[in-house]
Amino acid sequence: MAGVSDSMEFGPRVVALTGAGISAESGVPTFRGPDGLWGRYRPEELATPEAFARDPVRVWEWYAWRREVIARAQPNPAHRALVEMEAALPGFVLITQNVDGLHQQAGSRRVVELHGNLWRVRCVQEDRAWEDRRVPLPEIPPRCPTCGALLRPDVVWFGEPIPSEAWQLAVQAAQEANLFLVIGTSGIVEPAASLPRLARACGARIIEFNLEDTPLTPLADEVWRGPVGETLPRWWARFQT
Ligand code: BV8
Repeated sequence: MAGVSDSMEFGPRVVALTGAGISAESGVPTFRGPDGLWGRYRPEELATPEAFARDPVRVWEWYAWRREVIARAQPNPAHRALVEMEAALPGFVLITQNVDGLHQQAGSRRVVELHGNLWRVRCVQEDRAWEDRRVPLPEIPPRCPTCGALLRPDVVWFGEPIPSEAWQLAVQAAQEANLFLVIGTSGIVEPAASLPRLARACGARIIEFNLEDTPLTPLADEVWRGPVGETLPRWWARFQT
C-alpha cells in the first residue's frame, strides 16, 4: 500500500470507532468529561424526543450553542491521521458517534455516522433532512421554509433507533475487521459500545486510545493512554515508510 510499510502487522480491514474524545482537542466539549456538556445539562432533559416535544426552544438553545462552538473548531491531528488511514488502507471504515462533522471537515470521505449530524436539520412534518450551516440560526426554534413546521437537529436522540443503513454498515465492518481502533469514547452509550465487543468476538485485535480506563479497556489487546491528538498519529506513524 502506497506510503505504508509492509511491516503493517494487520491486513487492510482496519475499523475505527470514534467518540467525543477525538474532538476534545479541537475545543469541542465531551459529554461526560469534567468539562463535559452533560455537566451543565442532563441528557434526558435535552437529547430526547420527549424533551424536544416538551420544550423545543430549550433543546434548540443547546444545539445552537453547540453549533457555534463547533463552527469555530478545527480538526486536530487525530482526525487527520484517520484521513491518512482511509487513503492508505482500502478496506478502512470510520464509524463515529460524533455529530460535529469534524471527520468530514478533515477530509474523511467514508464516514458512518451512527448518531447523525448537527449540521443537518430535519422537518418534523415532511421528514426531509438537509444541510443547514447557518450560525447563528435566524430564529429559535427554526422552522421549515416550505411547510412552516418545526425543524429538529438531524441527530439520534436517546430512545431513538440508529439509522438502519448506518447500523448495518457498522455491524458488517465490526464483523469483518481484523483490527478495531476504539478512539475517545467512554464506552457507555449503546448500541455503539457493542461494536468493539462484536469485533473482538469475530476475532479482531482491539486497540483503545483514551485518557483513562473505560468499560471497553478489558477488551483491548493494546492501550494508548494520553491525548489522542498525540497518541493516534504516533501509533499510525509506525507504519509509514
Ligand atoms: C437506542 C446524538 C433503541 C445527540 C447521542 C437505560 C435507560 C434508557 C436508555 C438506555 C439505558 N441503557 C441503554 C440505553 C440505551 C441508550 C443508552 O445507551 N443510554 C446510555 C446513557 C446508558 N441508547 C439509546 O437510546 C440509543 N438508541 O437504544 O434505541 C431503539 C431501538 C429500536 C427502536 C427504538 C429505540 C441512541 C443513543 C444515541 C444518543 N445520541 N448523540 C447529540 O449528540 O446531541 S449520544 C452522545 O453520547 C454522543 O453521540 C456521544 O458521542 C455519545 C457517546 O459518548 P462518547 O462519545 O463516548 O463521549 P463521552 O463524553 O461519554 O466520552 C468521551 C471519552 O473521551 C472519555 O472516555 C474521555 O476519557 C475521552 N477523552 C476525552 N478527551 C480525550 C479523550 N481521549 C483521548 N484524548 C482526549 N483528548
